[in-house]
Amino acid sequence: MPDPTLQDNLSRVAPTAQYFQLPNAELYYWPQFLTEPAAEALMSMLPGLPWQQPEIMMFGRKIVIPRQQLWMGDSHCSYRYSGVTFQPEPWHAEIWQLTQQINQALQQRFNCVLLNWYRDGSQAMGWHSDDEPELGDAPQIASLSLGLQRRFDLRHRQTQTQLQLELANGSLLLMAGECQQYWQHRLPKQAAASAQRFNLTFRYIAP
Ligand SMILES: [Mn+2]
Repeated sequence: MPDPTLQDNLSRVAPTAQYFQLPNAELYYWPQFLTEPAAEALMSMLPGLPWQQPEIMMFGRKIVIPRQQLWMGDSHCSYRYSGVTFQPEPWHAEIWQLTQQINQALQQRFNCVLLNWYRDGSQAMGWHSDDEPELGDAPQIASLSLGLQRRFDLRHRQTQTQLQLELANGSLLLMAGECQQYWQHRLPKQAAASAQRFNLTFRYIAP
């Protein structure tokens, strides 16, 4: 059953969304959440942020992640995953404004954002869920895509059912319901993809 509170909160922007009712998850997708000029402007400022390419623990070994990343948000929003704790970079004005815009449109209270920069199709993100305890139960996560359209896969943990989406430049995907508990997602490598993509995922961590 769709979450009526969420649908109510989204009422202003929900009519323009593509809605996917999955077993144990709800997805809302806005193909053009940002206009093309707004997406362009954002993409031209993003490279100036203090990006990092940290080492994380994977299967008991230290590896350098195959993308650049930046964790930004309110000062209490430290975030632990794959054996590393990340302290948030203080808000940059443009990212703060974007977060407020998304909060207003989606009636959310996102207070932190994970930014990822994929230089080309060789850079990717493996199967995972955003189910870290600091995100709470059934977290809602909004994912903004900029640049090259890339494929995004979801897989149900128990049934192995898969869903493939194409995330367009300027699009927004809201993952809701029990998506992070029951589904994993990934950004697969795409050998033919030669252009860059940015992805900003907005989250809420309680103070
Ligand atoms: Mn994720």
